[in-house]
Amino acid sequence: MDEKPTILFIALIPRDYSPYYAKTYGMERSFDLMPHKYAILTLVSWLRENGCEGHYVWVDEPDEEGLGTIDKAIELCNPNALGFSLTTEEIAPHYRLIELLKQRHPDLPAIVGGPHVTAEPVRSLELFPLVDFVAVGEGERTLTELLHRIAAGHGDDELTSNRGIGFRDSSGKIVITAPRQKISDINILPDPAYDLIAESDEPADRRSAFPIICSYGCYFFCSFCSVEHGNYRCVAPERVVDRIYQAQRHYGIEYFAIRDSFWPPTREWLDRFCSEVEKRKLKIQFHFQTRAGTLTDEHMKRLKKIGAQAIGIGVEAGDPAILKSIRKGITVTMARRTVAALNQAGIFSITFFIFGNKGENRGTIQASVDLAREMNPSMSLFHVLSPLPGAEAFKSVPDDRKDWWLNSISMPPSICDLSPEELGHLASEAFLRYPLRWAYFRQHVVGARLSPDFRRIARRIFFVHLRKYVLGISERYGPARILIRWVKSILRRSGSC
Ligand code: B12
Ligand code: SF4
Repeated sequence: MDEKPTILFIALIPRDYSPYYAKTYGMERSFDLMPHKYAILTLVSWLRENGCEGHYVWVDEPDEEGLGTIDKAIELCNPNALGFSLTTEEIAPHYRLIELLKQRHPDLPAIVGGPHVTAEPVRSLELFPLVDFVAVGEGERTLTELLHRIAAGHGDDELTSNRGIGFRDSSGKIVITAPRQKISDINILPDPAYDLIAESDEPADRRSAFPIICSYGCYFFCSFCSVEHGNYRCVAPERVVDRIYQAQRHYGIEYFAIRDSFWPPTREWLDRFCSEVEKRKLKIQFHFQTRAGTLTDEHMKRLKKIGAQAIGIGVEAGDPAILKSIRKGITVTMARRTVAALNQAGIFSITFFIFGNKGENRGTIQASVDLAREMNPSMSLFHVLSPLPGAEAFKSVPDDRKDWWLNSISMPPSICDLSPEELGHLASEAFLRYPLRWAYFRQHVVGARLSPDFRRIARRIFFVHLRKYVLGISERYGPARILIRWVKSILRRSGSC
């Protein structure tokens, strides 16, 4: 039996997970590793280096089968605590799991960390009485110390000196301890415990998108975002390339999903990264999200050469005043130049827009739609703002609606003059109609710049949206529906459909 203070991380992960776009547009990539939390991998590797032990089990449902799997893992590793790494969206379903686990293992404390409880530690302990501890901010040192204290049976006084946590003391009062100082150089962190999610002795799914994170925090202050602002740190590029190399060697991975909020950290960092990949002659493919204005045309070409497949850019708004008010730190011109350079380099480009920031109206939303069409990326996504805890936008949510996310994050409250329904309708219309243009067809579907694989995806996007659009019209106009059915039946009879 393991004598070291031990935590068992638990997560609810849908079986055969595949994101909407992968299913809809027939992407051959496997996204099975995508829902796993990088936080768990990095926390466990730190614990292992610091006298503790960490294990991880995930199930798709908190049903008897799922609970049985967790019981078995508990029996095997005999943990001192159960750990959960949660975003706002995940907290309600995971709390139902915690309730069930507490019935079976009442003595095991539940520790929850991640962006939600970091933003709302007190409210989280109020709303979720079966959560014993919340971790506020970075967890490496906080969790190591806490696990040692739990294993040693420390009481209120000792727990109060554990920085970076929230808990209920023996009288039931909520205590939030002093903040934990950030790790100033994240190069001291050991490589993530990838062995928790990938098996080196089994043939790996070569199509898996393998998660890589190169940075903590962010030095920008966008009002809609709940990331940790103003505390940006990154891992040295050579170290990141080494992780990629190790993942290839141990798990046979060829595709990497760089999941930083934005990447690369700087142009100089990127130069070093590219040189290292070139020096080691690595054959990789990867995608990432960048900020408009970071990459030069030369960088795009170099990135394409070393394997960049798709690059996303958060443009967020087409109206310069909105862009300024959300403090995105980019201009419409920067976005235009970046997308033009990506299209020129033949990299699959994706832009992201948010509808419903403060001050938005139909006119500003139309400006976003127009900008997306004018820039003409390979794909454009339009989301409705979710004012989540931790973001400045959350302050604009009325007090009596602050817990709106408890029910579902699919219908967030609006903080502009348009209703949630209007915003939802405008976003889905913009998304549906985006590729249905001659300029899109010419550039991405039949143009020669994208690789054949990505041209196939663009073709799929075009035809899937066209089909949905026509079916939408047919639903609105009965005669058209009859006409479509008639054409379909003829095609079916002639064997071509
Ligand atoms: C990669 C990523 C994704 C990926 C992968 C998600 C995943 N499974 O990890 C994808 C693309 C799938 C994704 C999806 C979404 N994401 Co996301 N995502 C991120 C991103 C960019 C990086 C996360 C990460 O790995 N960070 C690095 C790790 C090390 O940091 P960390 O998670 O904060 O963990 C540290 C501490 O929080 C703490 N900690 C964490 N867990 C625990 C647990 C314990 C027990 C302890 C003690 C400590 C602890 O210690 C860790 C190490 O110091 C973050 C932004 C960011 N830079 O963090 C957004 C972020 C987490 N995502 C966010 C959102 C909103 C979403 C979506 C809802 C977006 C959408 N509209 O669909 C979905 C929901 C997904 C879900 N089911 O939760 C928000 C969450 C805000 C909130 N209040 O919860 C963030 C912060 C971004 C933002 N713009 O605001 N996301
Ligand atoms: S949206 Fe991106 S750039 Fe802006 S604060 Fe969030 S992570 Fe940073």
